[in-house]
Amino acid sequence: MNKFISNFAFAQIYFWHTYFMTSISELKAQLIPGTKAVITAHYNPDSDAIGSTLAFQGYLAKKGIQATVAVPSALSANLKWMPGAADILTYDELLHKVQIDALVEEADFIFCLDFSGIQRLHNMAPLVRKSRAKKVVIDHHLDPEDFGDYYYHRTIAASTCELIYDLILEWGDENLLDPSIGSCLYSGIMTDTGSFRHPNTTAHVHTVVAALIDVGVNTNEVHRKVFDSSSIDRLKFIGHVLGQRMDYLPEYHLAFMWITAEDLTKFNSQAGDTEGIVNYGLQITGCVWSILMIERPDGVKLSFRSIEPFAVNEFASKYFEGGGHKNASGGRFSGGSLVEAKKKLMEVLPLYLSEINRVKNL
Ligand SMILES: [Mn+2]
Repeated sequence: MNKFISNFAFAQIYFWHTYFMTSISELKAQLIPGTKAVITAHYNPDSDAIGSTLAFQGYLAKKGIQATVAVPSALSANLKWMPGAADILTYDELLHKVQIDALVEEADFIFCLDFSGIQRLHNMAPLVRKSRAKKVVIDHHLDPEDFGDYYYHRTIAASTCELIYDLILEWGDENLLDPSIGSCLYSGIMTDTGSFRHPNTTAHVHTVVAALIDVGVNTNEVHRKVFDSSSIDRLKFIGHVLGQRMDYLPEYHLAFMWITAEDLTKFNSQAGDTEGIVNYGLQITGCVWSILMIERPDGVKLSFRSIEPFAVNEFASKYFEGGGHKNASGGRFSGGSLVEAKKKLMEVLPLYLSEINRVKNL
């Protein structure tokens, strides 16, 4: 039986791999100088989203294709060092919106990086959906939706930046890698693997990083730019959350944190300032998962993290309109206030007790 399953799984992987390979190699021939391309990524773009889009833009430029990076919302301050970041257009700025509308209208290709569902483009989704341009999805999230013409998709990849590297190699363009492209790629690989500590850190990840160092990437410098670039407000904000907004529920092996709208105002919170806070919970001995709730103007947003083998994406999709990776997911609560979201969490936790204990006892 096991053998059958593994053969079946292998056949499936082989089929998808072959299918995507053909599809993506066909694409290469169409990317000729003068091609009009827009590169986009998900709402609230993180280091992998910005790193992969800018690296791909740099790569296309070397092939004679001037692509524009256009994302739904602003990038955080710690990503603005990346080469090309200053020219990124954001759809929630009125002046940029006009430009993006025109560029998407004219585009031959729209490259959709680091998201598998078109709704992750938020306000930009209708524009991309109706566009006549060919859509190319390059991504590592689960369950890709059927909105693209070409897919380069592997959930085994730890980051989209890793896939961009793989694609450049697959297309025989290794010689086009340089320290600028490499630094962008390294940034996304580093953050999506939690600085090489998450279970998605495969041998291949380290192989890619070794190659990027050989190209001339200064990994220490990239790490400092991304992680050691906080404002004092942000550090005090983290101190406030850890000190006043965190509970540990030992029976559920759960660290639970919440941030109110008032907290965000009081500490002058900027885009990206809440990034990574959820991870602190996992530093507690015995902690299996960590949840962060944030009160935003458009509802309560949730972040989930877990340690292997606890599939926190199942919990997120079952109870909080979310999903994502097995150990790193997001979600939301549209049924009311932060207080009500907390109440819902406390109601559903007992339903999950046996699963938590099962995982804990493995
Ligand atoms: Mn990613």
